[in-house]
Amino acid sequence: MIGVTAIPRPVHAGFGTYQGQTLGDAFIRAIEAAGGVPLILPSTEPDHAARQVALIDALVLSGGADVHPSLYDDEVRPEMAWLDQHRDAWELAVLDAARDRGLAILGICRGSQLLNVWRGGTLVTHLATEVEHDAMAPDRHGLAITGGSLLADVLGTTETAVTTLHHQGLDRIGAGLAAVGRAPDGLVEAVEDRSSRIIGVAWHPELQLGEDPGQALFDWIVREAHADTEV
Ligand SMILES: [Mn+2]
Repeated sequence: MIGVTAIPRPVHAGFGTYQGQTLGDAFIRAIEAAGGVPLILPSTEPDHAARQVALIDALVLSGGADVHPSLYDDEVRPEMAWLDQHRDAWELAVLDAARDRGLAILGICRGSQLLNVWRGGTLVTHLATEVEHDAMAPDRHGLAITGGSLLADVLGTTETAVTTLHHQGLDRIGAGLAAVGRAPDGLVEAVEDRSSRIIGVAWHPELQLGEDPGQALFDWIVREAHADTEV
């Protein structure tokens, strides 16, 4: 059972717009294809996180809003159109609960950024002005992966190309995390903690399931979940 955090956002329906908790169907298909059972976890009260996490065997953090800069001692910029402090607080509690249970964790885009902040790291708040990086390119940029890393083992390569749809970037890397993937401009786009079975990626594997850095990550998280339940 793979828990995936939902993305709170406005949903445009025939009768108007309402606030929903959403998840792209690609996450569901990727987990199913890997042999796992997907379970969408709604953003709710942080006090509920431990009971939600008690239901799952591994955790995937999805993308979405920027991580609030107050969590890493920076300030809100005018370019930050999408912040969600309720989700921040809940998802940090989910991470604490997953750590307490020793679950494997895959953080995607915002999820990789939240993982880094959770471990005491910092973010580049607005890539376009602070670091020159083709963050919202329509296609891909290259990624160099550290040989011998967990990520290199999972993807079976040290060189690939990844989707780039992110507004924030990883800056100072948090405690216990290793930077294991870099864009050609040097921006860190993957972190891991091998001993804790944690991988965070800045790209969107759910949008490139037919390629190297896509389905293999979902296959990994489901394998780790099975490893825990087949005792
Ligand atoms: Mn990028």
